[in-house]
Amino acid sequence: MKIGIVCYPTFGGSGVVATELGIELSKRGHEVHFITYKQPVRLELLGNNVHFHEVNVPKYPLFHYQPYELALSSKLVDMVKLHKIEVLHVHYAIPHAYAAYMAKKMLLEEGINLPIVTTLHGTDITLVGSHPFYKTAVTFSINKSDAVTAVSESLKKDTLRLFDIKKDIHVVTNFIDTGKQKEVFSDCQRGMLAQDHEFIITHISNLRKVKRIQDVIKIFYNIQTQLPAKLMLVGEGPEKEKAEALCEQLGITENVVFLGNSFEIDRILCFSDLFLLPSETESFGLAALEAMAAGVPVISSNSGGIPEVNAHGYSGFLSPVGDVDAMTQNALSILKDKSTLTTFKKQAKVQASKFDIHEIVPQYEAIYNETLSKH
Ligand code: GMT
Repeated sequence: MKIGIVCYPTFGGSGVVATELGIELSKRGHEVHFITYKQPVRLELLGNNVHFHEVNVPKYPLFHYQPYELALSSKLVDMVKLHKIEVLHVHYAIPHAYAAYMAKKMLLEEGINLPIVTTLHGTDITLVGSHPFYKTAVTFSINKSDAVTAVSESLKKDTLRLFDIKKDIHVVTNFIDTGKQKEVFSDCQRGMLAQDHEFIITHISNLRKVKRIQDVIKIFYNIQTQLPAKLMLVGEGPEKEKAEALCEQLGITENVVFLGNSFEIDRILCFSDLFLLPSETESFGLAALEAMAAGVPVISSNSGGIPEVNAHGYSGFLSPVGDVDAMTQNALSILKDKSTLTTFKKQAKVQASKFDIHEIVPQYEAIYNETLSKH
């Protein structure tokens, strides 16, 4: 198949999922075309089957807002015609599903019927999409997609609750290449960040309010009063300054490393002992899955789709949002005993294997085939 993929090419989960999906589809013999404003961060290899087409939005001083949807839909039409793309898979409803619908309409005028698959990722529904300013257009473009998928049962429920959706929503969960970690590292070089007796606690996100970074720091503060530990905070975002200030206030700056955005997530996870994800909400929690696949147990909140990913008492523990004390106790119960930590590490990997890329990507292929057969 010739498949077009539209996504946010950044460090966010939706872009990562879209990129990993495209790479895997190309390995399975499909021709994949990424159409976006920048080369996706995890797209390192552009081979015969993977192409990247940049959407350019010239800056024009007359416009207060540069019209990205317009440029994207024009580019989509041009690329579909040039490369004979058969199906378009858009990740994140805003504004991708909307631009895809416009492209579909323009192509229809030329006798080309392009099926659109829209994948909902979470913030496009729960945090942004349901805002009254966007809701009408988001509802419209979801309903006009040929197939709609959501990354968890929880997100499907939220979508049906918040929008008037007439379409079937397929749940296709996020996934992970569980073989990758084995291939990449045999030696984690843990000594670069911590001494042998120190535990390494990790959090990876775009440091937005919804991630509750203050809770991450408070949980770590409590842990390090009982056990020697270091905190790795990976990512950039609007809450970073507040997080730095809190570390200073608690007197733990020497034990907290702000690593910024990283291309070495696998390496960081390789030497981590525990992953913290106390988010206000998460449609899925891809970062937790990546941690588990690397054998890192997860201490998380129980909101949104997280309980579908992190198995309580097996791959880690879940607690109500904001319950820092319970999260601390859960973390200590894993770290305090070496054999418990070893067991949880093993179990985290087993739990992650339920989301193996080779199980999930065929589900998308089946959806593409189904939409094509109806055209
Ligand atoms: O929440 C983020 O940090 C980014 C956001 C995105 O759109 O990339 O993540 C959403 O999509 C991810 C991939 O499907 C999910 O794993 C995240 O849980 C989801 N974030 C939220 O629902 C808050």
